[in-house]
Amino acid sequence: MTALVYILGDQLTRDLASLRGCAKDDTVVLMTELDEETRYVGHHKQKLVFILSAMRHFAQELSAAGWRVDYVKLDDPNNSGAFTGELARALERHAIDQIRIVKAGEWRVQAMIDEWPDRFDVTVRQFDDDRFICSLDAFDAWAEDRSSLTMEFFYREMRRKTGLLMSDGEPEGGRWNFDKENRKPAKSDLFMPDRLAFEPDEITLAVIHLVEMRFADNVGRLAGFGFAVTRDDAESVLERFLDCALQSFGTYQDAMLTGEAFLYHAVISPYINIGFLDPLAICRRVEAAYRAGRVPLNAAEGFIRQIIGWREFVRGIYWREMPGYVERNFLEADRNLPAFYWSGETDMHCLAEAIGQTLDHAYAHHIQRLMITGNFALLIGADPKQVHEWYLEVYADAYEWVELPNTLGMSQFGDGGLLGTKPYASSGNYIDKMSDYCGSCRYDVKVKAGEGACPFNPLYWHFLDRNRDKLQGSRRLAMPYRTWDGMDAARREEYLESARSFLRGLR
Ligand code: DLZ
Repeated sequence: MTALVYILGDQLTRDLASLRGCAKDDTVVLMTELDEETRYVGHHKQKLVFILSAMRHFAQELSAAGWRVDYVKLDDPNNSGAFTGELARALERHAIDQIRIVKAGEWRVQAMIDEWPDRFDVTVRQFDDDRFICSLDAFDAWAEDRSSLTMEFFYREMRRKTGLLMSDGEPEGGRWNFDKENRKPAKSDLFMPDRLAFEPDEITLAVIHLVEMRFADNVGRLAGFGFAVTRDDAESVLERFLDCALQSFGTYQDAMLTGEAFLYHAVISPYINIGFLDPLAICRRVEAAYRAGRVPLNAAEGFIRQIIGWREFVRGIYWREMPGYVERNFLEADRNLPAFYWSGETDMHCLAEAIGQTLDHAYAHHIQRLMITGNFALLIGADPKQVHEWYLEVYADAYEWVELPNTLGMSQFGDGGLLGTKPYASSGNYIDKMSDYCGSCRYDVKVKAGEGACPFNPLYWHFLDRNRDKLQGSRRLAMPYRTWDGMDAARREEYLESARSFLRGLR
């Protein structure tokens, strides 16, 4: 019996469930570069190069291991440009008895796969994506009958289930959470680890050329492309992180510094999400580093929480809430995202930094995404679907299953509090505390309204005031609303007029 194993672009894992148990001499592996996938949003040029080059390298790795790989390139003149079209063509090239595929990460693609049994005269076997630690069924069982879904409780379950950082059934160190220790601003440090960057090889150079030709108008800059495009190189990035950066990762995970795109971050999310690195295995290595005394508990716990807690949690939410989730807009926000999100050209230094490095590296760390670009979009009332599409475009690690809940839910409060208990809105104070950005900004963070004021300051109050009906019931916002109500009317009007005037000038 000959099987066709269709491997999607974010399933680059040798131990994929659909490959397991297949005989190499009786299996065709199909991989396809598609217009459908490369164009459903205007992906950052580096994201395209990363994914296509990683796919080509992975296909080469499978071939070298003895698999028969049928690989369709983007510029193949017969390429239909679609998963279903390419499957139909492959079935004409090969005599196949069974199609095997791991379920897609994105709802959009899974909806196509679900049509295949009716469309093709060949058995279609779909496999759960067991690279995730919590199956979707297990997530649903956990979520069932809960009135609210709280990441913290899910995370504790996952700690118990995996045994990570547990001792005798209790959390290591007697606490589940070390967030308080993990909110320190950073100073420039000569010994900050450099990012491990890789020179493009022949395969990557060919993909760079392809992207330059076909996607010349897409967002982002290709110069300095340095992503790992093989599993081995991704492994080296992980090792560098474990050896040089993890020890300070926790303490400085929320910090932001001008000119420092990576600080102590691992920058391995693109490699986990594409399938090169296994999330649970990474967490076990982080735990081992802690148990060997090489890194402090707050660093190990902060890292593990992101992977077995947040990452698994948002995936569960995504699959429970789709397809309607993408349309949610609790705050009825409808402003267009300003043009500078695609150019970085703004005199707000924090935004110029976060967006500038995004254009350079298809990367920004989570606090830059949440508290700079996300916070600003929230405060100005940007349409959450547009914000979602921007994040999906610009970040190399962005697939809808992980990006949508983080953006539309957590950052833009589009789901009305399903994912987070309050909107992540802040004035300039937070940015000033956690970064050195404000020191070199043309606006003054200490000026609260009017000429020269940091726009985040009046926008914050404008946001709270205009969304009062929807937000004032939140216990976590009681304090700011009390402060607002305690101001005299003239002061409040000064804030509101300052925000209105700024919003009128936004393009
Ligand atoms: C993101 C992406 C891109 C840009 N290109 C391709 C492609 O050409 N072929 C492919 O198989 N996958 C690609 N991907 C990843 C898919 O979008 C991803 O596998 C699906 O969204 C399912 O999660």
